[in-house]
Amino acid sequence: MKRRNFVQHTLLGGLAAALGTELVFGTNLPKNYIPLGLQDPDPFRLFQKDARMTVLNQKPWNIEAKAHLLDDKVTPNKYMFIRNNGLIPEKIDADTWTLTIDGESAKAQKTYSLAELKSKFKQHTYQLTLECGGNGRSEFDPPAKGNQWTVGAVSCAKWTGVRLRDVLADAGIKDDAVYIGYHAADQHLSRDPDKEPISRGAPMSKALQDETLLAFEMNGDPIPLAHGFPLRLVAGGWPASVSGKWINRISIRNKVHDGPKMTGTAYRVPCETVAPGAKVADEDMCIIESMPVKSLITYPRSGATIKEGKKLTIRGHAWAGELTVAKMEYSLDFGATWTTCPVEKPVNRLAWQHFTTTIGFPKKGYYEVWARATDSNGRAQPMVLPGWNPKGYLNNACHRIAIKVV
Ligand SMILES: Nc1nc2c(c(=O)[nH]1)N[C@H]1C(S)=C(S)[C@@H](COP(=O)(O)O)O[C@H]1N2
Ligand SMILES: [Mo]
Repeated sequence: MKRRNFVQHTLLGGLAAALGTELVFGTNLPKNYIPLGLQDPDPFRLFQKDARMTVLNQKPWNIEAKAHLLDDKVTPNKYMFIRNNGLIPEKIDADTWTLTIDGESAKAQKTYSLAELKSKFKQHTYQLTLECGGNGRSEFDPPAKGNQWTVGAVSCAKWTGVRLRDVLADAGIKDDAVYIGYHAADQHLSRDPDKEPISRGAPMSKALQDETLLAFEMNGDPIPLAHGFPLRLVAGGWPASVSGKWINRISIRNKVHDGPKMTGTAYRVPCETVAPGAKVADEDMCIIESMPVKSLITYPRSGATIKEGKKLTIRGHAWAGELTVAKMEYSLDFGATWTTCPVEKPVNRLAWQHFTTTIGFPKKGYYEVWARATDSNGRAQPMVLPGWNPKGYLNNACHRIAIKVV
């Protein structure tokens, strides 16, 4: 029998998509050979991102949107930020992909194929806000190490999958369960197979919510490779690091999950406010849970000009972690006075909300429009940087755009 390199159809399809054309003779590709056309990869083509997205890091890939690119109510792939801690898995075969449920507090270890997950459990679709805990990091002073996200590490796509709750119940949850932890197929940057780049999770109360999904579709299509194909955990309203991509195992734990990036300064902040630059003892650090209230003006883009006497329409989104946004306001005078503007209800729990209003300007000149959301507990966004923390998380300061009236 003639020996041939066995290259999976999904892989060839992926390469063809990345190359933007058919890979003729692709079945002859030597094992582990990366076509020249992909060796200096154009991330925009590779991940089908808009060319106006900002690449913050190539190894691993970290790419963010600009505020005005996030104008859609449902974020399309081309404007969705990518945040990777390690290397995207190279050979993914959805047909043989499995998810294993295990852990000290699982009644039984159980393994499901994707087809089983899809057929055995009821499917649900929710629009879910995913914001990186480090979104806004670039503004911290003293600076915090890590990707210097500005405002674009947030998305709100439509996710379809099965409820994590239903799958965990099928495996059986012991009474002492406190946390779930995910394990995924991405590689550590060192390529050491014994190291995981990230393995985070959530308390059982979050794991068991209706909207916490094991998702296989994003915006009605299979999840794009960079966003977790073929299976991802989606836990809206919490730091997006909880939403594990490329997951193949979920452990039900009898203690707080202790995988990489669950401890130390990773996704943890001082439980009480500290002075900028302070050293904080490990026991005084708390894991970030629900994200704070925040908003983004997505139209017009900062720097827009408008003719004197004309009114300006602004619009954008606001979100508040596990809460809802109760009030939206804008200021034209650097926060001295605020005007309330209408904000829509979310399409479902944990989806961002939209605001729009029309603004008149008193005379020619330079202005800034500042937007401020208040959550259903009455907490408003701070006008400037909130509490300093070692890794620069949770910057929910008011978003601002510059406007010139000419
Ligand atoms: N397996 C895995 N899951 C992951 C990550 C990762 O590096 N590996 N990054 C996390 C972080 S920190 C964020 S902010 C989100 C980003 O999701 P996105 O790239 O789909 O926007 O994925 C999370 N899930
Ligand atoms: Mo993140």
